[in-house]
Amino acid sequence: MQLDLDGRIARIEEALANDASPWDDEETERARAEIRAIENRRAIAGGHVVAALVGGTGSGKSSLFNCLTGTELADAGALRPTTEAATAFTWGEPARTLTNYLGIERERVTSHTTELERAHEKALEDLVLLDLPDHDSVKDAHSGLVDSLLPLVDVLVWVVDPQKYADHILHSRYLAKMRRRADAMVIVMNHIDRVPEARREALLADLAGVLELDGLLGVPILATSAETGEGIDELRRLLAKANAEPSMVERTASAELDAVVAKLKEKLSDTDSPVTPQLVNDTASELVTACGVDAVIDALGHAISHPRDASVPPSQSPSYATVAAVGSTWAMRAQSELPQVWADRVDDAMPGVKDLGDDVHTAVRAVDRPPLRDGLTRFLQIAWIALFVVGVGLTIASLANWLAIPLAVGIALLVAGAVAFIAAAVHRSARARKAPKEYYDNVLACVRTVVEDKLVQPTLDVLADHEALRAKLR
Ligand SMILES: Nc1nc2c(ncn2[C@@H]2O[C@H](COP(=O)(O)OP(=O)(O)OP(=O)(O)O)[C@@H](O)[C@H]2O)c(=O)[nH]1
Ligand SMILES: [Mg+2]
Repeated sequence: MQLDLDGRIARIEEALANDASPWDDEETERARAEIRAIENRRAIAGGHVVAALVGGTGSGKSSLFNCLTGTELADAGALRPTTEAATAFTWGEPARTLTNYLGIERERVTSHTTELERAHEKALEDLVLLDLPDHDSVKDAHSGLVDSLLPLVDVLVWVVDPQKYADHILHSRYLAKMRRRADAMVIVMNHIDRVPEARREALLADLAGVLELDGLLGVPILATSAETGEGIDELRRLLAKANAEPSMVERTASAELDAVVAKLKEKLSDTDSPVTPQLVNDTASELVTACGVDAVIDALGHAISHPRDASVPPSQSPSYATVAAVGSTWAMRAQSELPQVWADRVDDAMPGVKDLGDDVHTAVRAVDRPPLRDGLTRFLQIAWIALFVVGVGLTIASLANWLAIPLAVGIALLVAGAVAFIAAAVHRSARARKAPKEYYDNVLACVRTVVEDKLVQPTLDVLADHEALRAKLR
């Protein structure tokens, strides 16, 4: 099993090559060099999970190797030490790069490339199993092998025999280095067929105690016999389980990539876009205020309810200082969590103060003001005057008996005139509240368009570049 490291590496490289890259040449080069080193290490292991049989001479490493692989490849025998050079076996294609790197002789590298038919073989596909000489021989003859092997190994199968396990475990150079990787280790008590059934439990408990003294807690212990096959299936299952996980090399590479990304992310922000509708609205309304629209609104309200003494001031061109302040508040909020390089880009994308001020004022002036009197106001005004005049005339004519019209007609017209008068006043005051607000909303909408055009869009363009890089490094 592999982590998607190729995909991750490709995305990081795309980010480094991106036109909007915030990293300087030195940072880019360093990241690329680190990625190259990671790739080289990965190429050695080639995605293989690696298991190695280690332990003292005669413990049965080679015999277990032959049992597990179903071959007679490893030299097993009664003469001590038997195995003088490491042997490798792969279920599937041979892992040449890996075995070359470990210095394993070509003729000692074998694989099983025919169809892996049996279920347990399929589960071991691509696993590399190594049979090593006993640890003292390794130390003398190939001292580099252990050091090269340990960072690559996923499962260290430590083979002990019932006689000498304490010595072998306690004085091992492997164990000192592997202590922090107890999860990658399994202890195999081989030759279990030689131990009477009744003694086995005590023997394994004693082994567990020795391991505990050595600080190896929670390491699985298996009892096996290469002679009778006891425990071999369980050992195979354990190897298959490790084979189903990403290899140590892949996990290490993944952690190393995390470190490369973490360094690159110092020039990216973790927080989401600070440009919110609220910020856009606040900025637009500050600019509207800067154009003196508040005074226009107040005057409009008064003029609509008192059209006779109406005087509504014009909007003003906003002052340079105010527009500059609004612009820099915008930039400051938009940049709040951004690293400097991005904050500078937002600054560069901002319009000139005069440019922004002129556009805002043009937008304000383009909005039509509401008329002081609308159609209904005029109609009601004419209606109440006409009804009053005619009503007064008819009432007088009726009282003076100039016309044969009932008095009630004149009075009804006077009442209708009064109703029209009151309706005109109510309508005026309702308009005095509503029309300036509508005007303000229209002005605000037009200024918001300018803000979106001049401030929001350029900022979002910068943030989109930032987000694109962030997505690649996720
Ligand atoms: N009875 C019994 N004999 C075993 C068992 N495993 C290995 N042997 C025998 O023990 C002897 C040593 O086995 P090897 O497999 O060569 O041991 P090794 O750990 O590879 O030894 P070196 O290569 O010297 O490090 C051989 O004669 C094996 O047949 C076992 O589980 N039970
Ligand atoms: Mg051997």
